[in-house]
Order: sequence, then structure tokens, then C-alpha cells
Amino acid sequence: DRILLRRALISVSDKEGLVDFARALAARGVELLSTGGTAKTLREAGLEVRDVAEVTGFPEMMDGRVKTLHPAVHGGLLALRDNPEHRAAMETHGIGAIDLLAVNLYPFEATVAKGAAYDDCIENIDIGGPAMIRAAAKNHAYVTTIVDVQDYAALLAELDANDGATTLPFRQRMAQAAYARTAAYDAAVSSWMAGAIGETTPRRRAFAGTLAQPLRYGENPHQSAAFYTDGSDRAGVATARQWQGKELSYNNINDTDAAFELVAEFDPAEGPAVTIIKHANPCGVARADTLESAYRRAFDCDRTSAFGGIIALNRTLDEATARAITEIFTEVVIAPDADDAARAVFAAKKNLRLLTTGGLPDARAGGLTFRQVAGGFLVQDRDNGHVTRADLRVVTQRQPTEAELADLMFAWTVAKHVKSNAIVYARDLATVGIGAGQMSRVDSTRIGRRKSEDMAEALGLSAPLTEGAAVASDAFFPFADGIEALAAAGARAVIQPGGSMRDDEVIAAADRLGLAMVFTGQRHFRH
Ligand code: 93A
Repeated sequence: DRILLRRALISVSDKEGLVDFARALAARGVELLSTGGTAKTLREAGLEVRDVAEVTGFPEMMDGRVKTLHPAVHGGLLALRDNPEHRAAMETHGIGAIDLLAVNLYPFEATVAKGAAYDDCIENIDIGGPAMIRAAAKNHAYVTTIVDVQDYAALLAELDANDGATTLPFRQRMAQAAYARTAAYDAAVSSWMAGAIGETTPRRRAFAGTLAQPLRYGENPHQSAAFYTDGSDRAGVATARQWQGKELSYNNINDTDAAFELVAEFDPAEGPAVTIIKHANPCGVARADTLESAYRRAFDCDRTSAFGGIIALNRTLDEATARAITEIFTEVVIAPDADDAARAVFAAKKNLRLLTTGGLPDARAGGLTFRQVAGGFLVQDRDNGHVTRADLRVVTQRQPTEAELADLMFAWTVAKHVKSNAIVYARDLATVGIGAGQMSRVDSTRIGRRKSEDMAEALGLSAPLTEGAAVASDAFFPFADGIEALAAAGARAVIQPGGSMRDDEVIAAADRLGLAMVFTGQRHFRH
């Protein structure tokens, strides 16, 4: 299974490591073939190289769109060396075997990432490169395919260990990696186009990411993990600039994303908003006149849980807010921007990570979300559902007051970002009790209430802030017991989708207990 390496075709956009690699091959007696730019670089370094154009008998043409797409190249990559018919075809047509293909592709992903125009992105779709990679990888019985600059050294080591030959296991490993590369490349092209034309139908989408960062470990230390980007330019943890602090962990990235996606629901033009996240659930969310006050009010929802939390802001981090945040230990702060004074405050806290994104993601934007199940994965549109006051239907005798309506809308927005069953108590545009992720809705109502009671005690308040609160439920109440539990906590107004078989009983309970209740007609499960 050893194949002696005699002839190599090198065609690379990224010229990093190229000259040393080619020189090492030449030193081992390998003949070099190259495309225009690659050949030029090699000649300038004093290496002897043959142009692919000479092999094909055609000049590179059409702005380089057609360089290697020729039987003299593809025959040399695909021919089965031991097959008499293939050998005869090679002889008849003067096709020489190519034993090594080293290619890296037009930088499509980087072109998209720098925000290039449509036509520029199109021009950076490599056709000849993937065609050669796929051909060489298919014929790995004879051909070695290198698609990653990092594998140059591995190939040279392989040659040294095998008297200038490669072994089948090595060629198989490189072939497998080659198909991973072309699959990811085409997925990047397709995903970019889907964004460009607004295609969201899952069956028309391809899924692959580009490795952005290997992570030290996953959700737990015994799990390996990595962070992939999907080629979209959505502002967030994937595109953020990190100013200080150690590398983000898997859980940090997950929680930072949850924090930022929630805060992005609050239009900065309508005032500052702050979210604090623990274990992917909010433990405090508030809007206020100043960012600092929004932070303090969010913090007062659940001070215990906020310790070591992750904070997102919908506006530029200022000095006063930075000082307030540094009063306790926080893992990560993410914001559209941070001013110099705020950065100076954070600079004294070496372990606090600060991320800035340059903007907020569009909460209404489309896109897909994924969930792994045994044997497959589930794909759906991201939950960009949104209700306005005009969508609300008052179902109780009592109408909510203006202040209650504002709190109901606020609580509803937060509930969308809380794991189901989600119950969110809010007062004056701040959460005052959150019940998350329970198997029964009534348990979530009790947990939110208990959290609020604990905080009232800690803050020395005469009554928990759930007294007089507006409450959101991410899905309908199946029975009246949930409403009764909310009334017992002192809640005055409720927002929920409606649609239960027992809506009549639930509405009757609200009327009996003097609550105002509105239906949204839209559910926000988040499991
Ligand atoms: O435009 S292409 O799709 N047409 C081709 O026939 C072709 N052959 C190789 N691009 C093609 N390539 C790509 O050119 C390679 O994948 C590589 O990225 C690049 C190297 O070009 P140069 O050697 O001129 O820098």
C-alpha cells in the first residue's frame, strides 16, 4: 500500500508555508506542477516548477476560472495505476500520474467575513480546487491529498518514515479530511447564498461550520469541544472582540449568547436594558433610565444567582455601570461597545472578560437552530416570533392598566428566553421572580415567588415584589391551579398564549381572583 511520491500538483491561495514545503518535496526528488500564482511564488524562491498550462496545453483563461479543469489534470488524479485500460488511456492521451495534490481553496469564507459585495463573493467560489480535491481523495488508493497547511509537516514526516512513499492509512486520513473541507466549503457557499436571498426552508439548507476555536473542554472537563462559526455575520459571541480575560469556555459561550440574544430584544432607542444569565437562564432583566440603574435592578432580582453570572447590555458600557458590575464577581460582560473609562475600570479586574460586538443582532432575524438527538439532529427556524400590543386579547372582566400592560409585554419578552416551563414576574420593567425549566408550570410559579420572597428578605422589604406583579407564562395554563398560585403570590396581571382545553376554567379563576389576563396567541417553548 506504499505509493512512491514522484509528481505533485500544488495549487494554493494561501501561500503560507508553501516555499518550505515545496523545497522539501523537491529535495526528495518530487517533480512540481503548479498553477499561475503558486508557480510564480515557487520560481521566485528559486525552485524548478512546471506550469499546469503546459501540461494541459491550454492557458489559464477567463480570469482564472478555468485553470486545472482538464483531462490531463483530472486523468492524472483519477487513473487507477494498476488498471490496464486506465494505463492505456494515459498513454494514448499523454496523461502523467499525479501522486500528490496540495490545494487550499479560494478564501470564500474570509471574503464573506470581511463583508465583500455579492459579485466578489461569487468570484471567490473555487471550482477547480474542490474538483481536484474530490478526485484525488476518491483515488486515495494511489493519491495523497493535502488541503490544510498544517498537514504539510505530517506529509513530510510520512515520507521520511517510508522512504519517500506514503502509506494507505495516511492517504485515507488525508482523503477523509479533504471531503470534510469540500463539504464545509460548499456549505459555507450555500449558507451565504441562503442569507443573501433570504432562503430559510430547512430542506434547502446545508449545515456545516468553520472551526473558529478549539475549546479547552466542553460542558464538562471530560468532554472535548470546539466552537464553529456558521458564516453569518450576526453580531454576538462569534463575532465579538474580546478585550481582556482568559479564553471563553464552552459554557461561557453558551451563556453569553443567551444573555446577548435576550438583551437584543430591547431596542436601545427605547432605553437601556441589562440581562444577567446563569446556566443559560436569566436571573435578572431590567430596563431603566440609565444603564447603571438597569444593571442594579436586574441584579436585585436574584443577587445570589447573579454571582459569577454573565451580563449583556443593549448599549455602550459606561464607567458608572462598569463600577457597579465590578462590585461582585462576574464571568463575562458583552455589549455593543465600551467607552474608555469603562474599559479602564475593567482593566483592574483581570479575570473579567469584556466582549464588544459593534452592534446588536436583529431579534426579528430568521436563521436556523439545531438540537442533537440520538441518530440525528433537529433543525428549525429560530424563534423570532414577536407580538405587539395590538395582538393582545383581553380575556378577563378587568382590563390591564397601562403600567400593567408595559410590564406584561416586558415579562413576555423575557419569558421567551427562559427554559420551559417559564414563569416571569415583573414590576416596573424589571423581573422580580423567575421560575425556569420545571416539569410542571405550577412549580415554576412557586419557584419564582420563593425567589422573590428570598430577595425581599435580603433587601429588607416589607413584602416580596411579586405583590402587584405582572406575570408571563411561555405557554398556556392547562389548569386553573397555576393562576391560583400566581394570585396567591400577589400577582395582578397575566400574559399567556391561551389555547388550553380548559381556557374557560382558567379565565373564570382569573375573574374570580380579580386578575387581568391577556392572550397572545403565540407560544414560546424553549426546551
Ligand atoms: O477559478 S477556479 O475554480 N478554476 C480552476 O480551474 C482552478 N484550479 C485551481 N480555481 C482554481 N484553482 C484554485 O486556484 C486553487 O484551488 C487555488 O486556491 C488557486 C491557486 O491559484 P494560483 O496558483 O494562481 O494562486
